[in-house]
Amino acid sequence: MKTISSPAVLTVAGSDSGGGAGIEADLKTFEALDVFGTVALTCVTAQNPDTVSAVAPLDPEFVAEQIRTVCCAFPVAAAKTGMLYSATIIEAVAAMVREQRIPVWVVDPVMIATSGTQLLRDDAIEALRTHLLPLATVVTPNAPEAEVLWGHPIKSIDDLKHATRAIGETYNTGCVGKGGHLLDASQASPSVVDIVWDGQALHECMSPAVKAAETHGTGCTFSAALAAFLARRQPLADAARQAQSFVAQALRHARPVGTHSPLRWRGP
Ligand code: PXL
Repeated sequence: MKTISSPAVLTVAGSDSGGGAGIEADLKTFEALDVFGTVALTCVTAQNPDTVSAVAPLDPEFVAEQIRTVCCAFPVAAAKTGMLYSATIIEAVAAMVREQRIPVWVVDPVMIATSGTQLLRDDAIEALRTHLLPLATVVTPNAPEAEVLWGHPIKSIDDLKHATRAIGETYNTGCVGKGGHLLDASQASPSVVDIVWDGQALHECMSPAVKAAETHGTGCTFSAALAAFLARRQPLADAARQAQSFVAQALRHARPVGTHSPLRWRGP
């Protein structure tokens, strides 16, 4: 009897030595969702949940070589990008998107860490717009990132809907505008609202907000989960709904580790 192959997925992202975000979060997510995770590392960071104390970018050609080598052995069904840091790394990754026939690219436009450190250099934002976003299957900005990509302030879910559609139409991609930053904590039972543009229509994904001590790693976990569900050929709005509930579950299951309370990645 022939056994069915599991999907392989790829993360092109930085390492978080604190274990909560970056490729560490991505691989934990892939494992929890039962897809085979592979990595092309872009940067090493010296980091914990409070601070990023140093960033060491890798040679862009070395980033490209990791993608090539992984794709030689595995039929990668979906890839995600996270911390790309520099214009030259973005250009090298864009060249690989063109060269390798990976059917799904989730671009998480990571700009700033939860602790406040810049993870994308200023001069790299233009490279992201010019070289990578037009090649993406779906881009997953949070509200502050969507403000940068859209060019207008986002204060409400209505603003987020406009931004999500505008970003999707500008780059001819799907777009998931994540509304976690727009939570109205004054409400009795606040909800997280994410907005999905699938190229044709807007969809709303709502889930009850989880009271969490720490949110470090939620963005990486969301885009990794989205890539995993898209690798399983789910339609974008369904994949986004499942990724949203996967993140909520990881927040709900967080438990103390010393004085911190990192996500806990569990299967559905
Ligand atoms: O959450 C964004 C992110 C992505 N990649 C790395 C990070 C972080 C946040 O800290 O450290 C490596």
